[in-house]
Amino acid sequence: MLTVEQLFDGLWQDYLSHTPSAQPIHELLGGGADIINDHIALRTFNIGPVTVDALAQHFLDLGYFEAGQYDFEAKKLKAKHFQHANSHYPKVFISELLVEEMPTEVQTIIKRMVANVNPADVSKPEFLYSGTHWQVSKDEYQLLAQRSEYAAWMSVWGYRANHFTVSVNELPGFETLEQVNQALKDGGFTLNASGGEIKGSKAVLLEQSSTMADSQLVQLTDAKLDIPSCFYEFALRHEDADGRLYQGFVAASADKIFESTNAN
Ligand code: OOG
Ligand code: NI
Repeated sequence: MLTVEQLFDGLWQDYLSHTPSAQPIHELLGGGADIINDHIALRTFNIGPVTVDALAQHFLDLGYFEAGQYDFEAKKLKAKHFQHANSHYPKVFISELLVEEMPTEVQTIIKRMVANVNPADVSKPEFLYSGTHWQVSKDEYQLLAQRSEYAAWMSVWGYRANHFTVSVNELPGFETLEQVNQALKDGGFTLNASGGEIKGSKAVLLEQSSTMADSQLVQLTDAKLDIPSCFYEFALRHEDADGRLYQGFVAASADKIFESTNAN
């Protein structure tokens, strides 16, 4: 069993290798100092052996508890978030595609992909940054992309953190998310503008922004394609009426954050 620190270090190293902009952004905002992460996110399918609950078990084993559920009807997704009594440990947002709500040809591809996962591997913590356990062709990738950007992303990137999230509350030198966004744009990074550069507001106790995912050349079974990989997110949390910093997510905002990995 890995410690929380070891697990997040494994996720971070894997994330860096697919997100060339992550280290430069880390340096731009943190000036080389440590940055506290608000959360990371993982994606999966709602079929065995890779359901949200199967992935979440690794975090439950480390003392995390379930603390929120979210529905994304249009995207055919559900999600849960997990947090730890040690508030310095990042929260974990895990979503799953509702496979039975996809067109039959999409279901066929996904079921073949998941059938290739060795169930015994899922219970190893390293599974969480093991990438794909299958390969798809260019036609399959494009078919998935037409029906679900999320399914297409999963077919190429699989099990890994699709983003890390800077806790702006704990980021020295920045008071507002606008200031963070301006520094990113001045540094030449592209923000996700879906629903506006800032998703959420002080009124819903959470403001979020994100970069558009980096792009990497990926070898599919029969072609090489440039495909969006992973992105960086920035979160500023606000206090509720009782003076407690809100720890949940906001579905309407999350719906737009998912689009950070869309091909454009
Ligand atoms: C997760 C999108 C939602 C948030 O902070 O609301 C999210 C994803 O892209 O997998 O990260
Ligand atoms: Ni996020």
